[in-house]
Amino acid sequence: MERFPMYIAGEWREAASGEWFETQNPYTGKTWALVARGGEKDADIAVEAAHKAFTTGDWPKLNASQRGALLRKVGDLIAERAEQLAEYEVRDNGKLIAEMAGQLRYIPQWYYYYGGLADKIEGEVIPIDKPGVFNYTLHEPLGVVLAITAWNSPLLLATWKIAPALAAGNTVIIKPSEFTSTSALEFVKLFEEAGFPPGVVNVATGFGGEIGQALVEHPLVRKVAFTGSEAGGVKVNQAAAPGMKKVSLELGGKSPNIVFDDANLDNAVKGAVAGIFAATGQTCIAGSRLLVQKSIHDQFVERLVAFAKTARMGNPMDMDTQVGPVTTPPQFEKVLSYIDVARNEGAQLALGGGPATRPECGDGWFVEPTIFTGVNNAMRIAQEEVFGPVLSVIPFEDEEEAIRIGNDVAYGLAAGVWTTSLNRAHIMAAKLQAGTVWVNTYRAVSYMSPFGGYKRSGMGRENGQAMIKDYLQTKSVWINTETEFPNPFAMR
Ligand code: TXE
Repeated sequence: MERFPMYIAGEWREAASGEWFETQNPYTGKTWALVARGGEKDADIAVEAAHKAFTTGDWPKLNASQRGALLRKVGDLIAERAEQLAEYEVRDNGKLIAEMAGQLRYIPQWYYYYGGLADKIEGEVIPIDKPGVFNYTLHEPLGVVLAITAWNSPLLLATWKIAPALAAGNTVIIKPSEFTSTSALEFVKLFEEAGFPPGVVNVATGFGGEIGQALVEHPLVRKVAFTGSEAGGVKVNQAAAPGMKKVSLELGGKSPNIVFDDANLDNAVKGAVAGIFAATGQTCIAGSRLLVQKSIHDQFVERLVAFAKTARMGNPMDMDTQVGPVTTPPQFEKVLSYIDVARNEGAQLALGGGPATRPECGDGWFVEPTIFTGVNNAMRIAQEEVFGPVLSVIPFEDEEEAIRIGNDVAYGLAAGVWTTSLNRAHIMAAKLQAGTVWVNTYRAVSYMSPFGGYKRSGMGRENGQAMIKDYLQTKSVWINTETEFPNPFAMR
């Protein structure tokens, strides 16, 4: 069986304890590799290595343009190896090769974009109000940045954190999800090949409550960029607080995807499917609440069910598979338990409703694309994140009610609106409490556009130019231009 040790300070290391844990293929349900199970001691070693690389050696000697060039080089290497990296992702997380290969081919853009920004981090000269002083700012890196990622898109989520972190001059430790650690360990080889000095990019593997927690608590970690569950985010935030670390959190969602009767309904049907069945519903931005205007409700549901029924399930490595397995056994159980919750709450099953037993699904953890109608927004199935292919359809009367229901959840990550009215599009975009609003499209993200959550969907943003500031700290420098120092007892 293949073994994946950690990558720290440019070296491959087993865990200090010598322990390994199993990683499984969601399509076969079988263990295919062993990954080093890091603990507190390994966390110390990783942070010391990243801190050493931040303070000594070649990394702090590079100028910003040279850092940018390294980032662009790694972007080129990722583009060359996209297909191979995508295969690691699929083997570990069961998402479709068709999607993951596309995602890996797009990931280099983050390295090009932030590589380009690296030498455009400029301080300001402040026209200060006081006589006899010259004041300017410097935007300096923080030090060691910890990137903790979830299992649904391991390399994309890591990239959102490490590209700006490195562009800003920090060093990085990636702590991938214990369910999907292997792709990061392949990925990190490209940083070495691109010429990043040892210790600048490290991968520390193991469980969240073990090495994850120890890394967050380590005093030399200055920022934690986290994607995962709400519960995980709260723990990380609490553990980071005593050390006064910067924290950004990308958490869950219960996003409304809202269809008005004036929409292009063919597109809206596809948009509803993209929102919940693409990626097997395992995305934080899943449009898991489909709000449909009452005047078109029945015909829309009929068309949606007919379309969703045709979704091809099966081997995620086949290019024409459309719905793959659920990534982990606990997640599989969780999705099925929410189907029971919805049934018990009185929602009506319009499609699916259980594990998929189709022969093409083999022994994998597959759940049939599932649609519930007659959902009331107060039900648990409408309020809690399922993170699987389970859609709740909720009828609404008019704009006002759509806004009220759309916002009536603890989360606020994303929202979709389907309408041909320009006026309505702008009203909805303004009124929906979500970090992203899509009009007549769904699941679009880019390195250029800020991404993040309102309310309990998180803190901070990722992507876009401004985000590089999250990986920097500002210093204000005061230079006295007078020869004398005036009254020392008065504030200057
Ligand atoms: O999240 P966790 P998981 C949601 C989704 C899913 C649930 C669980 O609802 O069912 O989260 O997913 C690390 N200190 N999302 O298990 O447990 C952990 O090791 C330090 C939403 O992935 O939060 C992993 O690397 N680290 C999401 C990462 O945090 C800790 C995408 C996420 O683990 C830690 C995926 C601790 N105390 C799941 N506890 C999205 N928004 O995209 C955990 N970790």
